[in-house]
Amino acid sequence: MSKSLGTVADLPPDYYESLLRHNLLPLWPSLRAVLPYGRPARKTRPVMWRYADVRPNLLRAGELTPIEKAERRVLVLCNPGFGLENMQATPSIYIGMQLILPNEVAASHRHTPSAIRLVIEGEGAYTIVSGEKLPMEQGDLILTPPGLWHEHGHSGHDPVIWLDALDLPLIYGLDISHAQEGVSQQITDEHNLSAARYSQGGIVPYASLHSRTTQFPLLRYPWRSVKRSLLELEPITPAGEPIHVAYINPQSGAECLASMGFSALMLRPGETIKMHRRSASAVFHAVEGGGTALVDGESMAFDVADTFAVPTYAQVQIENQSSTRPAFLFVIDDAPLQRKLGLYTVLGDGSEVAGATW
Ligand code: 1HN
Repeated sequence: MSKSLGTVADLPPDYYESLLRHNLLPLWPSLRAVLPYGRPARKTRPVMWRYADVRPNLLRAGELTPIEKAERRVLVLCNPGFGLENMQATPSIYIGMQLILPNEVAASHRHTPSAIRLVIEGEGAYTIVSGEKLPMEQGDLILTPPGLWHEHGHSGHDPVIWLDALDLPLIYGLDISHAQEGVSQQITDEHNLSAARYSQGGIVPYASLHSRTTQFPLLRYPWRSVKRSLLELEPITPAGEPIHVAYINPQSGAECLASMGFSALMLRPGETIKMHRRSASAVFHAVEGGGTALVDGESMAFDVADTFAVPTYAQVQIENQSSTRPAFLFVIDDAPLQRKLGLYTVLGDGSEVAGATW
């Protein structure tokens, strides 16, 4: 059985103080805290951010703060488990909701963190990434990979709101988070041509087999394509088994970005699904419909556009109580990062690295 380790109180005070003066600490009083037996200490709390709470506050930000004074007009979804000021939804994932008003521009910049947008409401906004103009329609996923210039604009009539996800906690934690200001981009692709190049799964431009011009061939994943794929899977997926699709890079077959993974879930009317318990932390966002999420025993009702955090290894059960409409959820996780570290595991499938005792 585990031995109890020595504490600071066991040490002569003058010894401990002299260690501190030299920027030294004994490991043993803190070892179990940073390296617990059996299961990790998790800061992430299962927390729900209701759109009904976010939206009015974001619209108020639109009145209070001009875009020039914000650069990006965003309210950050902070998980209290990390302290709000750390702006973390999970250990590696930052989530915000961003508002752009008609005729506003959010100026061009590029940075080391990876980012994505998931459009929540409003029509007429667009993002320009590396000169490609990407329309933003409800439910669309738009990538802004690290180092690519990006800016947002809005030529419609109503406020547009989207969800931002970044690997900011990771990149900031590595002391490599920084940005560069740019000038407004020349649009080199007015018509989102990458959508035409990769309009169907399994079919790619022939030339892409021998000459890859970019690491990120597809920057926008329209919601209607994702929904179509989920609806195709619906009749061939056994009841209770998650109808679940992953977003991938159509040239490499790998996840879209190195650190964050994206997927979409469909729940049939009345269906309850149980997710695998996995090492990845995640954020779920309701694109259509609502339901109840049971995360590590915490029951949280959600409606369309609500967002919730899921800790590592959490037990997750999601229920769609509606007897008539399906529910669709978008999921962001850090599985790609954990896979690269050789640490992505699913409890009970033999992939455990260090004998977890859940
Ligand atoms: C950023 O660049 C955007 O480009 C949004 O819209 C949110 C949060 C932190 C750091 C950079 C954007 C961001 C961000």
